[in-house]
Amino acid sequence: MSTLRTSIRYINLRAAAAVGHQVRHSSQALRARLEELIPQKAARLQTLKKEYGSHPVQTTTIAQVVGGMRGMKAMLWEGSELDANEGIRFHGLNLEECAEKLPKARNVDGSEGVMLPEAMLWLIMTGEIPTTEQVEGLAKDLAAQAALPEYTLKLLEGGLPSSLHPMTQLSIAVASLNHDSKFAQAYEKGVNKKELWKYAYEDSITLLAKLPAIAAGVYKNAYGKGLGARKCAELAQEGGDWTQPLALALSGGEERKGWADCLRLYLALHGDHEGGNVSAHTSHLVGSALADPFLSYSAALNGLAGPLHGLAAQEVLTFVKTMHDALGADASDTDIEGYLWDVLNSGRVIPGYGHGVLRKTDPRFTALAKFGSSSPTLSSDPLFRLVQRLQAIATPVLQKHGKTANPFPNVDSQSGACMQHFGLEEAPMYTVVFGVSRALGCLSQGVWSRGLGLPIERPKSVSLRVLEEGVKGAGAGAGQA
Ligand code: AMX
Repeated sequence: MSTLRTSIRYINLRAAAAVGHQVRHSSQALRARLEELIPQKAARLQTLKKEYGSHPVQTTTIAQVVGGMRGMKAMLWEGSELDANEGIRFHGLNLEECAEKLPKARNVDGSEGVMLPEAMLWLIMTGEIPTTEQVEGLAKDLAAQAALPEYTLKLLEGGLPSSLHPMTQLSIAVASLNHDSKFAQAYEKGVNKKELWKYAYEDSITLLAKLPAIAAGVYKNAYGKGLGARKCAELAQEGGDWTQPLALALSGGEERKGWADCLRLYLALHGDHEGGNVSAHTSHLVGSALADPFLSYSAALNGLAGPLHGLAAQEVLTFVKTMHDALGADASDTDIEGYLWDVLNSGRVIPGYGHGVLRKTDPRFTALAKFGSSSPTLSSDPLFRLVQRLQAIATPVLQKHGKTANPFPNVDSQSGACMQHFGLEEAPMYTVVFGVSRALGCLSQGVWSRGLGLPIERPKSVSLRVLEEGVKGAGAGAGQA
């Protein structure tokens, strides 16, 4: 692999420390912007609630009650919206617009890299495109807090068994940070409820800052590979963007051309996917009980670890590799089709296909495929090529199968093939990287939920008997009319 160094144009943190108060000023810009935006939106919410609180949004059907609440509009979140056909939009911007407008990494050879995930965080939190200076300030703030406390390091340096699934390790390490939660301390001191969002913000920035080192620590603890948590945090404190230290820590310090950009793109793309997906909804639910951001996000990670949600990327790579090994490099389309039917006929799903909301190819899949196709090495990787090829075969098979509402590929179809190409071959780590990314949206949602004073979630469950009686009533009523 080439060793062309990718880095960004941020000033070195140590040099910046010489102008201490300026650094503090710039890094607090996001919080300051939220301080302006939150009261405005809270006032709009109050008016809406007061004047139209009893206005119906939609009728809930029995199919929704017994069908995983599909399409039920029951949460408030503005960071991103998912359209079944267009895919994700972040405050109205689709992925192509985000890629064009958000500040980007810059390679040392002068070429422009991809959008920065910390710029995506700014967009999700504020609905605004940050300037390069604002993103630099935010990245410095994150870097300054990258180091992990000793109690978390102990977990990731032999405290947890290496055989424990990396997602369980990630979740435990994140939960452990609750030890020093500013939010929990503020609540205990009786801080005014209206001020709680500021502490949620502080904890959220702390967690985002530490997530790359935690992921690097999980990798080292689980596989004995990479630079580990301490070194990852040290690299962050030397300056640079949020992703670069993680890219280096996962590659064992080797600077692999295209890897940092691949990771940046992945982290930006997976940052948020509306409020109702399992991880986002879980962190929202747990946070609504005023559990601090560390506990809320740790809970979200346990949901992300499910095979129908975040674990799918791990499953896809295993699936594609097994298929590649079983059929050989020269497999024909008919061989692949037969393999897919065997999977379906044995009652299993084709991982990386289908979605709870989307009804077209996931634009995040397309963005990663475009990135891969423009990379001379990735585009010729056998597994990457197989994933590309699979699209044309799996979609008609699933259509013929006739069950799947969305027979098109989702993002998990693509991501593992990209990451293995750059040397991250341990598939369980893909969900960990997903977990680093999804924090952007989940934590932003938590800050806003506290800022808007949203209450504890408490939907109503109903028994089968109640549903059956309701139907009888409707039938009898209709008959009498
Ligand atoms: N292969 C085979 N069958 C599938 C399928 C697939 N990829 N996707 C859905 N189906 C089946 C379902 O199992 C269901 O069968 P059933 O009626 O016998 O229970 C039927 O099609 C209808 O399901 P659906 O309405 O299309 O999907 P859903 O909203 O219930 O579930 C999802 C969505 C993603 C869980 C499902 O498509 C799936 O299991 N996909 C494979 C796993 C995957 O790629 N997950 C990643 C999702 C993205 C993410 O969160 N990271």
